[in-house]
Amino acid sequence: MSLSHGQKSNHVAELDAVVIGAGFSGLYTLHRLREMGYKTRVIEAGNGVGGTWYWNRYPGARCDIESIYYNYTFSDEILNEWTWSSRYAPQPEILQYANFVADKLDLRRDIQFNTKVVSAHYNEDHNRWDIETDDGVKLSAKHLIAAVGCLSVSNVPNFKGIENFEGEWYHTGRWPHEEVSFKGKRVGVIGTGSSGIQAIPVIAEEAEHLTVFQRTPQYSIPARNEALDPEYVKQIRANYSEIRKKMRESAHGVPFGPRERSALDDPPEVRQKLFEEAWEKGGLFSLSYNYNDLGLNEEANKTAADFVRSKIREIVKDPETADKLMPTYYIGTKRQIIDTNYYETYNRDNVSLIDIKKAPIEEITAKGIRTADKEYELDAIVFATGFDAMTGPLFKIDLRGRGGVSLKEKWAGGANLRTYLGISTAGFPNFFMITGPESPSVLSNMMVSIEQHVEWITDCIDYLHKNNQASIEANPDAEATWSKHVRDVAEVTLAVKTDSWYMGANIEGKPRGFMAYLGGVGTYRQKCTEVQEKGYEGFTLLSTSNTAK
Ligand code: FAD
Ligand code: N01
Repeated sequence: MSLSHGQKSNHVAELDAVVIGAGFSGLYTLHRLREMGYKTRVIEAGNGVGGTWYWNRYPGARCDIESIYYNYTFSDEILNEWTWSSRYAPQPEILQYANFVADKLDLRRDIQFNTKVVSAHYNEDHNRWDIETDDGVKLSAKHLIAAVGCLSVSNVPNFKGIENFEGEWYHTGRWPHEEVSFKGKRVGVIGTGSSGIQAIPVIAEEAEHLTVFQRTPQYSIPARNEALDPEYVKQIRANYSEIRKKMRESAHGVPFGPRERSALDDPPEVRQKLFEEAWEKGGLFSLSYNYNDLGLNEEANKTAADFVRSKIREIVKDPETADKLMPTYYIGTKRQIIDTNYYETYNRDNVSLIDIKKAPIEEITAKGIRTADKEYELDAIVFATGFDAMTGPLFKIDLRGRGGVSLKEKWAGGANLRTYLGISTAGFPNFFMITGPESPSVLSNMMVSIEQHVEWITDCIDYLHKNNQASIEANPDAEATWSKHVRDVAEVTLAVKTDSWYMGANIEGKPRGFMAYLGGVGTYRQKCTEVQEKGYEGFTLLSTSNTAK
């Protein structure tokens, strides 16, 4: 039985570990710690497991890493018992998978749903974390694990007048559980990131009229989603240990990588042929993995960008609309998007595209959206405006380490992001982040990065316990070296030249800086393993005998 919201008592539950979040990160952490014998509780704001896949129920939502790779790999039993329906499974199926795992491992009895962690303060007298939830429950834990997700705080821009809108409005990342019907309605979608681009073609099929408000045109590549052939699934299953190894050693957490060749080494006709094949094949890496320098060299980048621009012009019939859809940033420096019929949707009579860079949104009115040009009357507005990524969910919690210093203060709201390996940060003993800032996280197949972090963190906790260590804390110099390395790696790429959510540029007032580690999943794993093998090099461990007060 799970603990329900509102079970209050003055009693402070004493735990070995508290995990914040019951997405894929939190679920695996709970399983692993429990298997090791540690008393663990998960606190989850939602009313169910699944995190991202619990909250993002918008039309068209599905994964962009092929489903056969976007799942847990730690258990052969789970791998063999679950079969994905298609190349990119839809959100309800991924949510069903999260529930299947939670049931199989009997996880719910240690998860408290409908509850938010509001504060967590490190108690230096006891070397424990004092944690408080929004229903007033107090917990004390030796270890605090943030499994809060990188993309769990929805960004609803502060448009003037939103409270006056007489229709319904939704954010893709907080979609209602009840069915939303757009039949016969005039719908406006703000935002053309991955969420918008997945939702737009589906909403267009149902709505009477769809108006898309676009700030930045995007490069999108066909997903070419299809049902999975049972024979293919069989083959994958038979080879999964090899696949798992390749994913772990790869750049992005998938069992293949880029060709070791510059785009400028091939003559234009060869490049064109390869890009055409990639377009036909579809998928997240099909185009970019043709060459290894698209993210590094402006001229190389332009070859792929020009190719996608030519495809947009080929697909979109109205030249004026095609012009509006032309992306200009360096391809791949925002999260690559894959779609089903996105550009084709603009050939429909019931779809119009508004360039809000040219005529910005000035106000949400009672009747719709007013831009600098005109007012658009709408019955419903969909905000596909993304997330306050990576630091957002951490800063929502009043997290305080040694000396009562808050994480937000320490990181100067993100302007001075400092972590050691993206897992920990100096001044915050026994605090761990899963897929935290400055780790590969959002640049990878997140399941691979999640498993790696969960295994590293839980092994560390077990090591501390077995070696009578009261705490572990990152050393400021190790942290400074890691953070500098993360920035140095980013600086040589084109990624830092684009305004993206990786850079914090999507949130008004958020400091700019590349928040993830671009060095690759395999290299990163090696570094983490090395640190562990050298007795947690770069950390200070405090023995229990030195902590008696
Ligand atoms: P989440 O799934 O975000 O879970 C975090 C949980 O923590 C949430 O349920 C939240 O409610 C809870 N929480 C946060 N703060 C608190 C608090 N203070 N108190 C209590 N609970 C709290 N990645 C890929 O690799 N491949 C994909 O195809 C892919 N598709 C995606 C599609 C969408 C629409 C989105 C938004 C993201 C996608 N991602 C994808 C990234 C995705 O977030 C990760 O793959 C993965 O699901 C993250 O799992 P998580 O458990 O770390 O975080
Ligand atoms: O969010 P985004 P998302 N006024 O930030 C616009 C994962 N994901 O939810 O580009 C007007 O990418 C903003 O414009 P601009 C994936 O990692 C994966 O789509 O900032 N417009 C942009 O167009 C992804 O990258 C899948 O100029 C405003 C859009 O809103 C991440 O989640 C599916 C605005 C936001 O795009 C986030 O994707 C969904 C404003 N004030 C999500 N503010 C898969 O396919 C923002 N915008 C697996």
